[in-house]
Amino acid sequence: MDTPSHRGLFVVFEGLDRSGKSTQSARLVRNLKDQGHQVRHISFPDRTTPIGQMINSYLKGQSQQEDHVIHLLFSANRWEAAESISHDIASGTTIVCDRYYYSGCVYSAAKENPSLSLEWARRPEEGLPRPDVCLFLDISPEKAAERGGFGHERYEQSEMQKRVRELFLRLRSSPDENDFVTVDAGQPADVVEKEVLQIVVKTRESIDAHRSSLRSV
Ligand code: NYM
Ligand code: MG
Repeated sequence: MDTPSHRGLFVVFEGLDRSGKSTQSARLVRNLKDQGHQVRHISFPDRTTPIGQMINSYLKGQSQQEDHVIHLLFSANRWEAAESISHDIASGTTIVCDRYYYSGCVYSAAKENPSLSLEWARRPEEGLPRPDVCLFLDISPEKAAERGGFGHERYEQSEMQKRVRELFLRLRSSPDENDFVTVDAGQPADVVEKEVLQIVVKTRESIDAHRSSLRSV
């Protein structure tokens, strides 16, 4: 049970479109609340802010943006939430977040714009609150597509999803992203749910044992 002297956790879900992030993050929120924790569920992009509305219009194909510009808008959309994330965690609330800077890096780099590398894409994210654990729900683009097919937003097509997955795997192997844990998201939802909860409980124990404070990206 959280007390004010006990900081919240920062848990992020990542993965391809249709990897099950919405389902699994909602289940984790419910499970943690059942255990008596204070939890806030957020997602990026946060389409409710003025910057988020620009992103929404771009994703729906209603407006165009230069590749670097949209990348920086996605990043700015995280920065505008950064203070409230840190504040909540310090006051004992756990944040469960659908997508974060990892998506920011890989979706932009997957466009194969020669001046927008994975390394370039990560720079504006430096200094953001760093997740205690990033749960990468790994699924093949083929299996993801079988789940009722992709939607109609920008990026939701198989060539792009294949490059996104390769870049997630590249990011995972980087020493900078040591909070990345891969979960096989092709398993039944109940199995994924259990694995996710186990990983989060272990993360909680390790944070408590070391009294680790929230780090920065
Ligand atoms: N996306 C998401 C990015 O391109 N950069 C980012 O920084 C973030 C957070 O937005 N296809 C992309 C990935 C998704 C799309 O997200 C919308 P969602 O979770 O499908 O609503
Ligand atoms: Mg999507």
